[in-house]
Amino acid sequence: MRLSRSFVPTLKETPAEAQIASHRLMLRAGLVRQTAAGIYAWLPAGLRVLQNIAQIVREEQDASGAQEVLMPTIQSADLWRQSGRYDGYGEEMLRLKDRHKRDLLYGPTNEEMITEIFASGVKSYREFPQNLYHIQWKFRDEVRPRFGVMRGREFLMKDAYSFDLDYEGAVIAYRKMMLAYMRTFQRLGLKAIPMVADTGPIGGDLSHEFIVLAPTGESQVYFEGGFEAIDWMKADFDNQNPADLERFTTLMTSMYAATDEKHDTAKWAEVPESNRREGRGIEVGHIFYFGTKYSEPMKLSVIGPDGKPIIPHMGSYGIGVSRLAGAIIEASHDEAGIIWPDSVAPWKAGILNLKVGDAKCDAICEEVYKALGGNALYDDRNERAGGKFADADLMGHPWQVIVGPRGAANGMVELKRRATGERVEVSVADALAKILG
Ligand code: 5CA
Repeated sequence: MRLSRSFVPTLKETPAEAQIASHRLMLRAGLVRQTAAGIYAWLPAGLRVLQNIAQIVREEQDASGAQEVLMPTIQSADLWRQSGRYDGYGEEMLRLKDRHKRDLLYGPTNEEMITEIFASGVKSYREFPQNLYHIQWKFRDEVRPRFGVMRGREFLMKDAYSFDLDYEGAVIAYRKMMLAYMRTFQRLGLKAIPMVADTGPIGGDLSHEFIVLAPTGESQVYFEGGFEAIDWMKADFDNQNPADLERFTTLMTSMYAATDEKHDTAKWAEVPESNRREGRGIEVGHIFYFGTKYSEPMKLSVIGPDGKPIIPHMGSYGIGVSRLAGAIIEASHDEAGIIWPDSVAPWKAGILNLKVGDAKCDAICEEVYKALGGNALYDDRNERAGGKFADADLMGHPWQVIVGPRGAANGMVELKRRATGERVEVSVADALAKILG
């Protein structure tokens, strides 16, 4: 994209309403705009980030064997009356009425709906196990929406729902999902640590939160350094092999990790001091096993091999897709702005033309822009260099291709790596090879 013709409304001033770095930077870099309390519009650069995050989440869900669906945002209250959650959910639920005075709601989550859909289609115990997920907007009328997209009222969530014939099957589904989460968060450039959690209104008796460290996180967390050392893309755990999943679980449970609600000071004292890590954490995912809590009231059952009915065991698995955009910035920024991990950056590179109108500068910029295609944001505005440097740092492109008249005369550009600040003078071909390599 050419910046001169793009809607990327950056701000020089720090918006007064933003209390934390990610909120400030998302507004300043022109990623989102608030349209009502806790409700955000995603602008071109922000939407690219959101889509990149969603795509990584999707790829890892698919790799774990889950199938993508898309359920509606609006749900019938009757569904929730059936599970018994309609009254209990309280004021967080946005309740609506249609023209026939029927009670509807804007979904805060989809356990009821998926259970009904699955029950209406599944015919035999032979079809198990299954896991269905979608990436869809949710609404929760939070008392105190704050920190921008981090605690919104409308937010994008990936929610997956597993169906198994028994507890043992459900545990395998749960472990598979946990492994998929470790890979997902690593691909997003994050170190997320699973911690035993309370189940809250989703219910059930086995639950983990996935926590990313950031000073502005909402809970205090304690964990062992070993979690940070594991490279999940290289770790040899086959998600189709129950023995591997068992080994994976043993590894995860061998290390201490807890939020302040579940913190056990006696156990913590047993962790060698050099291994102890603590700080504030942001919850980016939450998984639950809840047995037959929904399948039973929603009348999901199949006839088993012995002719007896089986009530399937379920779990649900959430990732805060829109929250992640904020969490990634919390974990990766500096004074000057955002430092996007390559995998989620709206553009891999910014091209900075320091002298628009200079034939050599223009020609080189056009050449780089053409070669990078959709991967680049070309700053072709007729502005001074200082403003372009500041905006590129603010927007956080992993690479900056800086094209000034002196270098351009010799066919050279400067290539800056945002994360390290390192700048090198290279040929156009070398710059392209680095960015695309
Ligand atoms: N049905 C279950 C799992 S699918 C569920 O709703 N779990 S949850 O309540 O824990 O939400 C899942 C994830 O959504 C959270 O881990 C968090 O990352 C994100 N999330 C929850 N509330 C908000 C909010 N108000 N704003 C942004 N993200 C949120």
